[in-house]
Amino acid sequence: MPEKTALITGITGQDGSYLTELLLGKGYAVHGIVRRTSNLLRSRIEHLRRDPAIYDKNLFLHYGDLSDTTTLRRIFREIKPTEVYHLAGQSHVGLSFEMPESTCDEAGMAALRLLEIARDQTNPLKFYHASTSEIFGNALESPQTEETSMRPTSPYGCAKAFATMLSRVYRQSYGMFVCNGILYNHESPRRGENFVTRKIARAAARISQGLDVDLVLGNLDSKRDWGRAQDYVVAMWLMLQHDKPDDYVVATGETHSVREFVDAAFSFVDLDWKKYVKQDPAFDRPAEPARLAGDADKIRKTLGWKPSGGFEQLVREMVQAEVEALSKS
Ligand code: NAP
Ligand code: F7E
Repeated sequence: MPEKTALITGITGQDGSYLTELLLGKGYAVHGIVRRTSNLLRSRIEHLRRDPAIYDKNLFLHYGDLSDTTTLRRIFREIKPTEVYHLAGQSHVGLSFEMPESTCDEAGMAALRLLEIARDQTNPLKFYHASTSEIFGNALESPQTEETSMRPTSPYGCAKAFATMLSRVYRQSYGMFVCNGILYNHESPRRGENFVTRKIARAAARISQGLDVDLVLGNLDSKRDWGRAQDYVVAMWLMLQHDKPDDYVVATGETHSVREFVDAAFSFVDLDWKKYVKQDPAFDRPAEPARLAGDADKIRKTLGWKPSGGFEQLVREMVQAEVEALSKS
């Protein structure tokens, strides 16, 4: 039996899928919580679920929902996790303005439920909370550090700020091993299709093959600190291997605009983006964070983490993956 047992909420998401691969590679038993869905295909972890050497040997899936406390508690009791990675929840900032109540329940209250369950466990466990740069919102300083004050600008950011503060309170009040990973945007070919980077990469590939004629976006001037998701799950794991729990900013420190992402993606398929990209204010948000750029000095010095590759490489990887997927289909 593996010595380390991880429980991942949000295992079917972008980060959950990469983290699962990382932990399986390190010899963990990995348990994931999945929701009941009308379509059983869980595309990001399907390759693992179909592998008889992995599924039901080192990888186990449990039905559950963040709102269903009794089931979550039962899963903890049955598997006795040594590490919990809490990644699940509605993660789209724009949509959090349209469905604030469920977003706040999933991004905020669910962390409280899980921390309470973790507090009741008799076996020692380490807890990772997926915090975000969105807690800084209209930050008063740039770049932001672990000490920057929280000034969120969306329901999502507010809920994550609540859960981040709560995680600190549980660490300080009960001596629990709880870490906040304050992660800036991280992307990959597995990114959800309605996040801007994947939307752009997909459109560039499809337009280059004559499958689409245009790409409709919102604010092209928005800037983000974009890294690679594969690197960021390593940061999550490193936090739980350290001898003391803490909070860490995880970022590249470099910012680029949506326009720059578009330009790089379309250049990769030899297209002039200006001929294809349209703007529709329907994609604008009621408020946008200003100047989000992370200072990852602490995690670099304390845990030896650093991002691999740069902006150009990320864009290339994402567009390349879309082109390859089209050629296979
Ligand atoms: P994602 O791709 O949107 O995945 C979200 C996961 O949560 C999916 O597995 C989803 O399941 C699950 N989920 C949603 N609501 C649930 C519920 N009520 N009960 C159980 N599971 C539920 O997100 P991600 O990009 O991997 O991000 C992981 C976490 O990090 C999220 O909490 C996100 O807010 C946070 N974060 C992300 C970034 C980023 O740039 N990616 C940056 C900072 C923080 P289904 O597959 O069934 O939908
Ligand atoms: O938007 C602009 C949009 O939705 C990035 C989540 O993982 O990272 C992510 O949140 C920017 C914004 O990511 C479109 O207005 C323009 O300024 O890809 P996004 P996000 O909002 O930064 C943080 C750190 C998280 O924690 C979240 O979970 O791009 N933008 N046009 C657009 N955005 C979208 N989605 N679609 C557009 O058409």
